[in-house]
Amino acid sequence: MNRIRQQDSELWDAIAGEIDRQRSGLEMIASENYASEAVMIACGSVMTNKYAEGYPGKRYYGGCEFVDIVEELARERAKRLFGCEHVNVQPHSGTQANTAIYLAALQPGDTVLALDLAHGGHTTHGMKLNHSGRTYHFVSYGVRPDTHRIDFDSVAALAREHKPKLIVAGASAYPREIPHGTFAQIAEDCGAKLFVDMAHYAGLVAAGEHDDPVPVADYVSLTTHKSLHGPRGGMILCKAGYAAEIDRAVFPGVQGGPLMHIIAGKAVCCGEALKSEFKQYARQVIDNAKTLADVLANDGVGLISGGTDTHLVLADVTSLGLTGRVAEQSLERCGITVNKNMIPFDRRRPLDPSGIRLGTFALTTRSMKEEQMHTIGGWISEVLKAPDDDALAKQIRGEVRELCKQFPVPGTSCNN
Ligand code: DSN
Repeated sequence: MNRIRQQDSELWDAIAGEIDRQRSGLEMIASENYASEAVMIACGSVMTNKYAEGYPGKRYYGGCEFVDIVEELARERAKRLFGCEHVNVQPHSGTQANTAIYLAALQPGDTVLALDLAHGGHTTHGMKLNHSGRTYHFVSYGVRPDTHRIDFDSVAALAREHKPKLIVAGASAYPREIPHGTFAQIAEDCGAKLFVDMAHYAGLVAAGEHDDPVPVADYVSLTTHKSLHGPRGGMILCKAGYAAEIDRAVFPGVQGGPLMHIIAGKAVCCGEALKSEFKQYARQVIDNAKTLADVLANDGVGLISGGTDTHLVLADVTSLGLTGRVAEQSLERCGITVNKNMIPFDRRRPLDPSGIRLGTFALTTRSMKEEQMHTIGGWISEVLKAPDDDALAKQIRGEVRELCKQFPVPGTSCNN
């Protein structure tokens, strides 16, 4: 019997509830995914017991011979996966990775150009309450009002005007492929370095399904729990010439001891992503998102940029007379989990914005394909058109449960 259940039933009840929620519902938060059983086991392993401040071969603690092997495996696999010169696998999260890159590349008060949060950026791209926005001088670029694509004329003009030291590309709510070469040219023209935050689409890049920032960017960050269906955590990729400053910025710059159990999980997920099946997975993620977008658009749901090139769909639910909060809640009671999200030029506020963000990483990990996207897209538009219809919500909740039974969630059996 499970030790947690025996020893701590209060905690176990919450874990069991979460297992049931994940198994019986449709996870469509664009930044979430399911880690494999091997990743879960690595993350629950004895590696959690070890302090290992420093890097392989240069630690501040004894007894590091096996954690050194783990970290070298994670590094070597990540380097092969992304074809990069140097990787730091220690960042505890995407935010930690980004903070370390800023520490390595900037001085307080330096100017940085990054995507506006409401246009798809991230809190670490200069939001006023975030460490980034409080420490550096961020100037925001945005998307065009007609196409919702990045306005490169404006990016170039802002770069000429503000002469940033760093340009940030990458996004957390932008449905279209990002042409990193265009950013690299603008950065070169104004003498800036280029940092690409590919937290959302790293796995698509690894699989060759998204434009690759590694050849053109000075620094690249990613998270391992989204497209790579690995453990919750971050990584930094960079050219060899930046290796020492990036490593110093991660430790001792912004972190102490690395989470060796999570680094073990990162080694596992990079190993999984190097297999040929991962390419098919990434292709299916995009095919599923495109199908979902088509179904929603055909049903009259307004989509930012009219569709998607990636795993992510951003819908403007005010087109149906709803707000993002109401849409999120209406879908949640049917077992469909999404998040409310700001949309470009939003007139509403972050806690009740105009949009919802949907993604296909988790459903695709469950082996769902276009057929299921047709069904699910149909359910979503039905619910959004009748958010107060209790009978409809009950009926769709039942149908969601039935569908979920056919598509097991990987990894959850090791928690039983
Ligand atoms: N919170 C993540 C997301 O949902 O996109 C990014 O850090």
